[in-house]
This record gives sequence, C-alpha cells and structure tokens, in this order.
Amino acid sequence: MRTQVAIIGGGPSGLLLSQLLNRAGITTAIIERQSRDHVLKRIRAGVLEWGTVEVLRSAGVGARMDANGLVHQGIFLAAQNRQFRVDFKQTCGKQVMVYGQTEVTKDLYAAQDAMGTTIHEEASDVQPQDIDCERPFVTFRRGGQSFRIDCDFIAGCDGFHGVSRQSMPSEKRKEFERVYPFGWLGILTETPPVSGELIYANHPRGFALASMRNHRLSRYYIQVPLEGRAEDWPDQLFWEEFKRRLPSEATARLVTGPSIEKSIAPLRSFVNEPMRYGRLLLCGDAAHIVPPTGAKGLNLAVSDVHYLSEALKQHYDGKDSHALDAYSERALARVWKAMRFSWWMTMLLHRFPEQTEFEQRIREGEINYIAESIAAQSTMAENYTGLPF
Ligand code: RFL
Ligand code: PHB
Repeated sequence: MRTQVAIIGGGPSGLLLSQLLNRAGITTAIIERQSRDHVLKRIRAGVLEWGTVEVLRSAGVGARMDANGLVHQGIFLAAQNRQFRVDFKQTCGKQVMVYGQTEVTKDLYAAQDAMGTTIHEEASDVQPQDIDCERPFVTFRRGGQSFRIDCDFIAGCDGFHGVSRQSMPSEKRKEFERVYPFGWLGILTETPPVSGELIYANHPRGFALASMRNHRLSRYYIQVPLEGRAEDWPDQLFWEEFKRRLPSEATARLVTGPSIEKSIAPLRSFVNEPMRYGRLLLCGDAAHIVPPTGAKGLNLAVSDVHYLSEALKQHYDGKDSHALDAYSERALARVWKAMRFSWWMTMLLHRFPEQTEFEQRIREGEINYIAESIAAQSTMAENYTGLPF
C-alpha cells in the first residue's frame, strides 16, 4: 500500500489532519489501535476556541456544530461561596463554543467516510519505520495479517500513550513534565446544567467544575486524590462533595440524577521537543498534554493540525518546504503559551496536598483581584478563548 501521508492515530488530531489534507488533494491512510466505537465512547473535551470552530468549518465539518453547539460569551469563577462572571465579549471581544469532543469526532468520521479515506481500525504492533529516510513506512498487524504502508511523511497523532513519540531517538528529543498530585472525577448526567455558563470553583476541599454538553446533559467534575477509583464514588457521594464546593447560589438550582458515565483523569503538563524528527511529525497529545483546567488540549491539537496541514499543502504545491521546516518551532511557540495558561488555572483553582492556609488565602486573594480588575479579566478571557494562530 502507498499513500502520501500515513497518519498514526484516529482521534481528533488524526481525523482532522486527514480531512484537511484530503480536501487539498493529498492522500492519507489512518491507522488506529482501537475500534471506532471505543474512540467515540471516550468522554473528553467540551469547550472549543473560536479558532477551532473556524478550522472545523473550513474542514467541512461545521454544520452539526453550528446547529447544536452552544455559544458561550463568559465563564463564572467562584471562591468563598461567591461567584462572578468573566465576560469574554466585553473584555476581549471573543467567545467559545460548547460542543463535545465525541461529537467533533463523530462529524470527522462521517466526513472521512464520505471522502472514502481508508481507516485501518483495531491495528496492533503499529510501528513507524525509516523516519530519518526519504521513504518512510508504517507497519502494523490486523486480523492476523501484516501490513506495510509506504509514504512520504508519517503524522504521529496517537496521543500521549502512542508509539510515534517513542520512535524518535531519545538523544534527539527532550521531555518537560509536571505531574499534579490529584485527579478529576467526572460524571455525565442527563440533567439540565446548573448554570447557563461554566462555573470554575476554588474551595478549601478542592476544585469543582460545572460544565455541560447541551441543555439536557451536564458534565460535572470534582478534584479527587489519585489513589481512589471511580467505583469508590457512588453518585450520592459525588453530589454531596460537588454541592459543598459550588457557591450556594448555584447549588440552589442544582438538579441531581444518576450518572451515565463516571471516570477519573490524572492531571499532567507535558511537552516533547521538537515536534518533528526526519519525516515524522507529531500533533496533539502525542507531543503535549495540558491539565484540563484551561480547556486547551483539543484546541492545541487543532492548532497543530492547522499548522501542519498548511505546511504539507505548501510542500506538495511544489512551493517550498520552509513551513514544514518551521512546523515544530511554530507549533511549540503556541503550545508553551497554552501550557502556561493551563498551569496557571490549575495552580489558582486546586487544593494541593501540602497547601498551607497562607497559600489558600493567596489563591482567594488572586480570585478576588480578578473579580475587581478588568485588566486581569481581559488577560484571562484572551487566553481562555484562545490566542491567535
Ligand atoms: P487522542 O484523542 O488521545 O487520540 C489519539 C488516538 O491514537 C490512538 N492510538 C494509536 N493508534 C495506533 N497505534 C498506536 N500505537 C496508538 N496509540 C494510541 C488512540 O486510540 C486514539 O484514538 O489524541 P488527539 O487526537 O491528539 O486529541 C487530543 C484530545 O483528545 C485531548 O487533548 C483533549 O481531550 C483534552 N481535553 C480537553 N481539551 C480541550 O480542548 N477542552 C476541554 O474542555 C478538554 N477537557 C480533556 C478534557 C481531556 C480529558 N481527559 C480525559 C484526559 C477533559 C478531560 C477529562
Ligand atoms: C468539559 O466539559 O468536559 C470541560 C470543560 C471545561 C474544562 C474541562 C472540561 O476546562
């Protein structure tokens, strides 16, 4: 088999890259470890920056998002039983779209099926080969058979646990990492959201987030110790803890119900530099991870894919390879800004195990400062709604 760009990983990065390249007449093949069903069951991101919205539209997958997504022009921050609104429109003239990653992925699968792109699902032993040569290839096994795809480039879109990053020689790359000493317990529940816009709450017992998927489906999170498992949290215990951490003006409106999904996610900041080695180019979680507090992971994956698809288009148009050579540096410049913002939101809003009363007061002081300062709100809004790309 031969294609121009072999894409390892059929999550949002891989599917979107394939879609943008196919629309420019560049051929791709996607190799995914899991079944489509499995990929679509993973409940993850919920907030799209406007730049992401525009890239999805330009990829021809914006129709359902525009029909069903919720445009939000602000968020609430809460501490000490009070909440206030950060108005995006007023402070930076921008907005975000609340539309789940599951739906984005569903739209991308449908578009790729319509394009007739080959997606090799349930592939095992996936391996990028000869990445430092002119003629790289990918090998894998599927249904008891071995396959080989020859290509010009390999895009490593296989997430944090993928094989792509690991196939770069260790002396040619550097990892930067911070692991946080807590996780997020998330539930999905068929109840109306407690608030019209997201609430990010700091509380001495730990962080809480009230998010949503639509007017009938809520997504709520609480900070939990890493030692526990989701099964240790019966719904009633979750609701008790969630209620304690939100301001009472919100909990007065809270509708509880059974959870239809419950999982714990660890929090990590991670960057792999560079994002290219030879003919292997990394995108999304394969190259970097942010804690979900800033809602940046999927959005960074989309900006990487945008830069890479533009660079590959220039290369194949016969113009030049400057953009491809600059890909890693360009993507990393934006990654580090989102890394900083996600780290800052995480530090501001969470309770750390060794945290003193002094540090809790400092956090409350900063949140009170943001409540009173348009300058601080503008900075927050500008970063949350997404820096330009
Ligand atoms: P993915 O989604 O992990 O997809 C990678 C795909 O590669 C496959 N794979 C392999 N395929 C072939 N061979 C191998 N050896 C392979 N190894 C792995 C996997 O099966 C998978 O299908 O990475 P991608 O495409 O880069 O997309 C990144 C996003 O998924 C991620 O950044 C976001 O979900 C992060 N995130 C959020 N991002 C936002 O922008 N806004 C949010 O509000 C937001 N909330 C979140 C989040 C992530 C969360 N969790 C669970 C980590 C909330 C949570 C709780
Ligand atoms: C979500 O809805 O899953 C979500 C929203 C905002 C975040 C993280 C997750 O910061």
